[in-house]
Amino acid sequence: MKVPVMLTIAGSDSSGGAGIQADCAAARYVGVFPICAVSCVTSQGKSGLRKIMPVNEDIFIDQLESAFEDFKPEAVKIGMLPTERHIRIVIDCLRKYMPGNVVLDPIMAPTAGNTEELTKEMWKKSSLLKDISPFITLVTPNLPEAIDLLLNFDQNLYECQLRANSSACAELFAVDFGFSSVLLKGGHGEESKITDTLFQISRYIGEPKFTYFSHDKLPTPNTHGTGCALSSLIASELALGESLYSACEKGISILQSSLRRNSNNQFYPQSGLSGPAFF
Ligand code: PXL
Repeated sequence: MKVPVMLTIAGSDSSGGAGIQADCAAARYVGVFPICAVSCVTSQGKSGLRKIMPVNEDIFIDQLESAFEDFKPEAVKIGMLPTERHIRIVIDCLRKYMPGNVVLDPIMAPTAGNTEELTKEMWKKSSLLKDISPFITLVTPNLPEAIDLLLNFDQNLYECQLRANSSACAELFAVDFGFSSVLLKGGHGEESKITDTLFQISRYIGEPKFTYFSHDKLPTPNTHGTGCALSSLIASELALGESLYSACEKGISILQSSLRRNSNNQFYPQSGLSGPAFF
């Protein structure tokens, strides 16, 4: 039996719940074999991110080249990239190897600590999102991230309008930056129902299309790394041959069940850090 392979390009989370560690756990959970290119190493504790060290460019490039040349992954997930140079290296690799099924999680809104401001500012730089978008199958911002990036791109937009209309926000994100599909994640507000909006504009499906995935917001403290897990689950489902719609539906539902199962677990009770999504 051929086991599908997913490449995760992301940072290491020493607390174990997000980044590469979450990506590999999520892929294995659905029967996909994870390989990785580590972009940065972080140390994390009760206050969230403590330190971040970008991985040396030579070894970063070499991890990517060996992954694409020797293992030919069926899908790729892109998470935290610590510098503009690391983003450029990834774009060059995507252009060279043209992998299918690439999911980009543009990490910006820090769930803890403030060092992620590094990456937050990074994606705002000039044309990075526009340069990477042609190679991306699906981009998965949450609503605050999408609003932040859109306002930075177009000062004529109004924050309240974007906040009130997530369909418009998903469509603008696709059109302004050139993405063919956007999964705009809800759930960062106080509301008890979460709606994730999938907008697809690909020329293969004709008319632009909206799909909505609604689910309850679960009362769990253990949410560290949920964004990483979701983008990896979606990439893994694509590696297994699912359509984009079905990969999103399955990814969201698998994450929901695991958050529900995991809601009463205690991981690091001495710290204020929320526990991880656990697979
Ligand atoms: O969840 C965003 C994220 C991504 N990547 C790494 C992280 C985190 C959050 O802590 O540590 C490496």
